[in-house]
Amino acid sequence: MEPVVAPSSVVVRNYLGPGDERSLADDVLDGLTKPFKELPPKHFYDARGAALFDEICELDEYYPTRCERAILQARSGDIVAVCDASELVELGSGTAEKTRLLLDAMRDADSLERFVPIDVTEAMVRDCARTLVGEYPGLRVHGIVGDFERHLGRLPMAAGPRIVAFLGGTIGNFTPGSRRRFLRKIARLLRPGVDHLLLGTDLVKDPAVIEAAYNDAPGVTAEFNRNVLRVINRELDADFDVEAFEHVAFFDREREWIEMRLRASRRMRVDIRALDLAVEFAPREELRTEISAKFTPERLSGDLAAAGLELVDVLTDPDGLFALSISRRR
Ligand code: AVJ
Repeated sequence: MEPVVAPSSVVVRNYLGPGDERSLADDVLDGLTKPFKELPPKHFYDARGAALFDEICELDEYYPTRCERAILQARSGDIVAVCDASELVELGSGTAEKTRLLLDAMRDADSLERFVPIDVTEAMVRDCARTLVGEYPGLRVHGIVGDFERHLGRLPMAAGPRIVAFLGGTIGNFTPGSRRRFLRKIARLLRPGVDHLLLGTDLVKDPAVIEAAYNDAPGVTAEFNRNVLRVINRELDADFDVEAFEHVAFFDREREWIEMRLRASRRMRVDIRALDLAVEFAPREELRTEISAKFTPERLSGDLAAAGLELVDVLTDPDGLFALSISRRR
């Protein structure tokens, strides 16, 4: 039987090793034994967490996804014209839903050659690779199953001028210092005069608008937040009483970031059997689960400059809520 797609058009490499499940265990051991308990947000995203995040993106209150899509719908052609790229690398590609707008523009400019998605979920990378080669004749996909914080070094040699896209505002999950360090790592991937970074950042605005996006009326974000406890219960044989934790999200006006926390409704002792660890929560004690930084134009250009990048253009939606910036190596 003739294959529908030439087998050589899709390559998927998995760089997640046996040691990688350690990451949750290490993060839980570190984070839950700190004087102010915290967990990194990357552990939200098991299958249920990813589905809840997709639901968040559909909420009236959650503007970032909608705004970023609007910018891409209006400006993908301009972005592709400025970058003149034949290859799109996407960090944290997920379902690559918004990515299609860029791929469309590259196809229309007749420059599209290869898509390089990086995501931790192998099924996601494989499904999206298969779907996209079907949708874009001649497209090659080199998928990387890995953690974009650790596996950037596994990118294939560039096939041509590159756009490295980091969308959704996920850069906001980094604390300021590690944000600049990560941007510097990305910058080192870019060849001066050839490649570009396309970065999505949520913007500083009326705190009420930001806070509403993380305190939606139907409570989807609350479920998403609590999901990290379900992940720990399942993966590390723990006994969190998930419903006994209250969702808290507020905009820290000083630091200009959203903080999400889980607040223990009563005194609790949690056993995390896989770690042989018992964790005590005082009544109303809070566990920080995410920061999501919001950007002023100064913060954006400052962070990029500190990473050795210079802005080429900043595109925003009509309401000025979200920004997509194009930058290049200085
Ligand atoms: C995917 C990290 C961009 O920070 O807005 C959504 C995750 N958290 N609602 C964000 C999230 C709560 C989202 N990012």
